[in-house]
Amino acid sequence: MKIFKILTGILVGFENHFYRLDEEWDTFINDDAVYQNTLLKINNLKPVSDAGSLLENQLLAPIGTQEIWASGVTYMRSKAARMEESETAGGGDFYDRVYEAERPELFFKSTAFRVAGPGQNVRIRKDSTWNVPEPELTLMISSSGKIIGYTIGNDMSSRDIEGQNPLYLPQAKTYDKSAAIGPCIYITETPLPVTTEIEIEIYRENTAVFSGCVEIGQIKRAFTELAEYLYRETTFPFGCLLMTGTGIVPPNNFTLTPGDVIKIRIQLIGELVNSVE
Ligand code: DO4
Ligand code: MG
Repeated sequence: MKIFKILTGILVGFENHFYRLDEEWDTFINDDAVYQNTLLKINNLKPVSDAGSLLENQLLAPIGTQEIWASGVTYMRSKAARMEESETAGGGDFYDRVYEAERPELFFKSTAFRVAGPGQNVRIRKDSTWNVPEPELTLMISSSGKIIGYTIGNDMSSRDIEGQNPLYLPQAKTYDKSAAIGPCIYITETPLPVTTEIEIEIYRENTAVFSGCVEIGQIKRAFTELAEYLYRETTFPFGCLLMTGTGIVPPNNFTLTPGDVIKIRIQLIGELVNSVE
């Protein structure tokens, strides 16, 4: 079941049909039984006939009052990339240790205000020279701490800034339009298969300049473990979105430039497309 946030409410995609619900996002999505309750709600509804146009013209990022948090160094590829970019800052040690440590790296990423939705522009910082997208499976977690769904996230990152000093991480990670999420929240009663692939393609003037793929089973930690750590001493009254870390990093000579188009696909969820401003 796919839940789309649209300008005029909520669009539910279920078994090749779309149903429209006139509900408020925060309360609708923050429900441990959202799958079963949505089935009950759409049971008596007629499918809409204009779903294509709603998705084309009204689609928003699937977020309300939720905060977006992110996990880091959860895949071997990310650990290696962090160690390379921070070599002169002593990164060989602290990234190696956090990959193996019991406590994961978790950091605040964004609120809805700074997020790009499907088709909107993400940004690169003007004071940075080395920027990449990070394609990440993103968890929708309810206020009780239950993982209730999944979306696609892009944790835009300034590698030169985070590489200079780990204390600069918030500046490398959080600025206007430094995150993109969408196109929907995929709600399922069973966890995603470990063979689920995250794919990314970056286009420059219609030519692919980078592509990559990783299976979510390559992650070092369980999604429930990341959620449990995040909720230990922090409450999320409307639930929370948690990016789970990147397993794909372009080679060190690659940086994004304005006009690039970033396409991220995750099986079962869909595709998130954003241009770089
Ligand atoms: O420690 C820096 C951030 C790493 C990150 O965002 C990731 O691994 O996805
Ligand atoms: Mg990341």
